[in-house]
Amino acid sequence: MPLSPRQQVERDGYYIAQVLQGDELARIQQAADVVYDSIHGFTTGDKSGRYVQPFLEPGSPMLPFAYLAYDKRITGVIEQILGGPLVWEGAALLCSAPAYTQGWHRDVLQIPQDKIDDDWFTPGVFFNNIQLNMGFYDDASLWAVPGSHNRPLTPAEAAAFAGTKHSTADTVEMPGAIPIDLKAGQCVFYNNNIIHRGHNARHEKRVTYHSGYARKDLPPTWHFYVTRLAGLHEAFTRALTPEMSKLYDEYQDVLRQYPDPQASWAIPESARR
Ligand SMILES: O=C(O)CCC(=O)C(=O)O
Repeated sequence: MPLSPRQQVERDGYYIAQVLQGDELARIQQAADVVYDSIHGFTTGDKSGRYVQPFLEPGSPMLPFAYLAYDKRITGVIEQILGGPLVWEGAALLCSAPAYTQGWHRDVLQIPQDKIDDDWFTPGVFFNNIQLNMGFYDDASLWAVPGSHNRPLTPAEAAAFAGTKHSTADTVEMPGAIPIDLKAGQCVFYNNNIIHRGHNARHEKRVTYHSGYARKDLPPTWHFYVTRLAGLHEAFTRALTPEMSKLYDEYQDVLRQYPDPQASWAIPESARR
């Protein structure tokens, strides 16, 4: 029996599915070309270049991709993985310079190191977040260490991190890391406690849809607060489509219920299993 998406994420930290194909993919690629060609912010020599296009702001070239936020082919998989109704955490387009590279990290970079609790990375704690990358072109720029999302660092990984709980230097090699090799239109759904980094080793043209969700009936994690949805201008929120307006309102509801980002650094009782 093949593993379910949830079982795969529990075992490996990620799950891959084809979402876009045929005419729909071709249309999306045309819109992605427009975004890519409009970027003048990086050059072939730029190692760190990752251009994050703002999502849903007036006139944003990302508007052709807006429907992906509530597309059942995406949200249905995440509902299966997280096991309940979702709140959307926002989205961005990752458009990378050919030489884009990052250091290895878990996505805990905004949390002071002495507040990062290694218990978060254990199977006994339910992690209320799924992040996704969907390549509009072939994309092997996300690298990860399978299975590293819910265990402490191995001695070899700890040596690579050299004492930091944030990010290694860009040049560090990470034992066991592999590229997550996406064909155009494929989506990787992942637990971003996994040890990972962006690294465009093949120097490919990259425009990748990047988004995140949590269960709305459980306390959110710190990712919920790293979003552009908290600060949208009122004039703009009035112009949202009904579908986006619903997602936006649900986000605000959860934010009202859990206003303090720092409260998300404690493991809630509901997350212990
Ligand atoms: O470029 C990527 O796919 C990696 C993104 C990433 O690691 C991050 O945003 O934390």
